[in-house]
Amino acid sequence: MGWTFRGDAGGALQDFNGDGVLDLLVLGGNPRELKLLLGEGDGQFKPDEAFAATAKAAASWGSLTGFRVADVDLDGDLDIVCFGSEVHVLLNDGRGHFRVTGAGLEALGRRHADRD
Ligand SMILES: [Ca+2]
Ligand SMILES: [Ca+2]
Repeated sequence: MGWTFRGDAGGALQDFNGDGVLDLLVLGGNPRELKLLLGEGDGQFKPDEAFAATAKAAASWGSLTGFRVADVDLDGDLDIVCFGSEVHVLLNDGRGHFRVTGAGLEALGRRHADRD
């Protein structure tokens, strides 16, 4: 795939698209980027091309330092919280399609993006 892990890369093994097969979310490379690899159920993973556009947006947020996986909107599927100079939340629609919310929350100094 032409994509190399760095020593400090992070990863999460969860079922993101709800098909019952574990998928792999990884943060690595230089510059760092997020990749979602969909499990095929036979021990192999294939890159999720649709996620690449989301990852491209993430790349414009500056250097990502990490992420956490949690159901932040309590709808039963796993979402992704990305950390770096900003904090962004990627909400899952339950089928592994993510949309960006919480855009531009500053990691330090401001609790909410109340910019009225
Ligand atoms: Ca899956
Ligand atoms: Ca969720």
